[in-house]
Amino acid sequence: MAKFAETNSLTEPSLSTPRLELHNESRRDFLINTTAATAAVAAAPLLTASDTEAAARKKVAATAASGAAPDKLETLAPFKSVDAGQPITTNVGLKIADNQNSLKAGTRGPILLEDHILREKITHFDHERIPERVVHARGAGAHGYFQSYESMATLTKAKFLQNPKAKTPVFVRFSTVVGSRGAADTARDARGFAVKFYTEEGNYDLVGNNIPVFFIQDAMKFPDLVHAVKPEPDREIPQASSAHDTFWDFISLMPESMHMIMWVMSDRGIPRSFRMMEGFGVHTFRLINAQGVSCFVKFHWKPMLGVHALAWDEAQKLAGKDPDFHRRDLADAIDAGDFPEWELGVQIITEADEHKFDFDILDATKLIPEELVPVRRIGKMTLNRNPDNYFAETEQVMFNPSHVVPGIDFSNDPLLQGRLFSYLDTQLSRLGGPNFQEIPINRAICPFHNMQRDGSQRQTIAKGRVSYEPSSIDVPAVKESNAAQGGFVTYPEKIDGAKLRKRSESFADHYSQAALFWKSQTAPEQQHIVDALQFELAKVNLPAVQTRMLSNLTQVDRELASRIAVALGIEATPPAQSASVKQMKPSAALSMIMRGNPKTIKGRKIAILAADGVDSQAIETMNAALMAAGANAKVVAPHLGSLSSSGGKPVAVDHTIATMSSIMFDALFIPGGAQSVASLRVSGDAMYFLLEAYKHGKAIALSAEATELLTAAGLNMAGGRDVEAESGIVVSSAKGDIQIMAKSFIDAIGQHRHWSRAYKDAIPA
Ligand code: HDE
Repeated sequence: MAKFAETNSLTEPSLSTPRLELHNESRRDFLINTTAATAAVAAAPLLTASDTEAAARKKVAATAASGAAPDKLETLAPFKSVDAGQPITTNVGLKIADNQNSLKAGTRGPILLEDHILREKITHFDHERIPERVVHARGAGAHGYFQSYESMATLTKAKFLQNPKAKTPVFVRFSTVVGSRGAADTARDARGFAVKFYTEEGNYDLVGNNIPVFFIQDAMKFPDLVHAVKPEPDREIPQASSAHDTFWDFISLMPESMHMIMWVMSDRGIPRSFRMMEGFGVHTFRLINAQGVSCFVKFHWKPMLGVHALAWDEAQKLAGKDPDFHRRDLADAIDAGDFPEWELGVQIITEADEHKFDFDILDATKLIPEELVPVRRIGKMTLNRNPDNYFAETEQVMFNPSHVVPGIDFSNDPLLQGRLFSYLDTQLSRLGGPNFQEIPINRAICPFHNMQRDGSQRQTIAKGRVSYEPSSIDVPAVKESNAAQGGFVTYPEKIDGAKLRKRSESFADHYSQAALFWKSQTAPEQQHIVDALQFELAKVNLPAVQTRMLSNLTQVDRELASRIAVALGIEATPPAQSASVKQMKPSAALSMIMRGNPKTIKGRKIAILAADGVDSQAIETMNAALMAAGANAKVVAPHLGSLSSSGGKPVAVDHTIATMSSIMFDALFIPGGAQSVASLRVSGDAMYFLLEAYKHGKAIALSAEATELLTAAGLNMAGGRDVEAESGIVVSSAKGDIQIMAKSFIDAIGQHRHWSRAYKDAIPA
């Protein structure tokens, strides 16, 4: 494959040859010269060895100071290749005359061993796969940048948090934890939220989740947890699901997992979109300023679109109808210019306050309630470009919590400490050796030098005789940097303790925060937790495990446990909650409904269900209003092409009803037009669309002429209720007031879901 073919073809030896001769430093300098990278490739004035590392560092700093991002994408440019229209060649550039037929002894004879072209093609193909990640195998990535709101110098010397003008390039990978690489996006699971900041001081990776706590307290239990939740080893089922015996067996024996269980069983486990999830660093980290003063910190990502979820019924159906739902949503939003944004938040705890909480801040099964320590928003991340190549970028990117920069350091959280080992280690088998940091997506944008050498697939051509330090041949062989020169100096925390394998007493309370989470949810959110636990535990075939889970749940909340017991057909009276469970004040920040989401409908997908004879004016008016509010409306109809309209103006169709269902949209509008309404009325798919949207609590708007569909669907008859009065259903009373209806509709979509619909459970959708 042509290496630099995007901008200069391999057939131009004058450009390609010298590039291969770039030595170590000049190549890195070339990569760093980001603002000029594209021009440099086009004009090929190759940077020379005299362009020193210091100069390169200056360039990055100057670019950052000017506010222009040292664009990681441009540093990737020299590695990009476009095959389209190029002569097909072997891997070493031999032009191929026939890409259709192998070399045979006669047209009907056997293939000859001599066929080096066939052998090369098939050999490469045979080795196209690399091992998937042992966890977080399924993911989606995007490029973007981070910009801080103000200088954070009082708290940290991390350079990317100093200058509000500087844009730091980032690459983000979202993931599910349990499913394999081809699993469905919408499984109930925690989501990975891994951010790589390409800073001028090296890569900083904030490798977090969309849930602020974790299942276990000590890294020693991680392989057990993962073995329990992954498909059971005898038959390798179920895929991407925790609803099976081994998971709940393990969990029932690990009460420390109860807090995270509450989160995963809540709607946080089935996000509407990666764009609508919070992110959390989970562990407590340290910040250190230039004076060497340290404080503790918890990191948060707060999505500008609010935090929203799917309904469990939707999540399950999407797993079949669109298993790429989240991946598609992210890529489509970025393509459409709806760039997802998150604010970076910090909770700061001074050294003096470390022991002032009634839990241990080193315990990853605990969060610090935002009411106790508010989240200060310190900057914003914007994702604005899709990767060009899934494998090269999203699959080959590696994250590592050990990747920190001066000003950020680790705490003694025993889960974090284990992670500091695991992430480097796992890449050795996943990416095939120790040189994964040279893969373009993983390369730092600042220079990197050390005496590490060789290994499988080494790219860097290190010049000179000396690969050790100290040396009297090159003096100095390499230079160390002290703290003032930007060297990473570990925070000199005083440690004095006996060597022992023991859990701290301060980690002993497993239920109080699980109870806090439960108590902080609204009634519909609690109902969803109950539904999820009923679903998961009813799939468990071991009564002893179900009973153990009920006793654990009793410690969270007795009523919760009894509601689960009913579904499991277990009649035992739940034991009393232990007196050691602390009764904490509910925290609004823990509820997706109470946390105060912005009412925006930006980036939401609205279905307009229509057929021939539709009222095109209604569609135009509604579409304009939705677009003005930042949403995307799509016409879904029985056929592609265009619809005839009552006003005579044809309406372009985006999707057929056969390929899209209501679960792929956030809201539904059904315009009038007598003929269109009559066709929808006799279409099972159309009526199902309406019923499902109703069941899932979505905003629904109907033109006056279309309201008969509600009656036909049985939606305003059951119980004699008045459907128009129910929340989230907007009906225009006369033909002309679409504009007014659009306002109410947009407001209803902004509330995301309307769970108060009393009869939704009666809908057989
Ligand atoms: Fe991970 N985790 N993890 N993890 N994790 C991995 O590293 C591990 C934990 C998280 O998009 C692996 O490169 C251990 C907590 C994310 O590439 C592996 C422990 C949190 C990703 C690994 C934990 C995470 C991973 C697999 C307990 C939230 C995906 C592939 C001690 C703060 C990153 C890889 C990506 C991936 C180990 C616990 C988040 C095996 C040993 C807690 C987002 O190294």
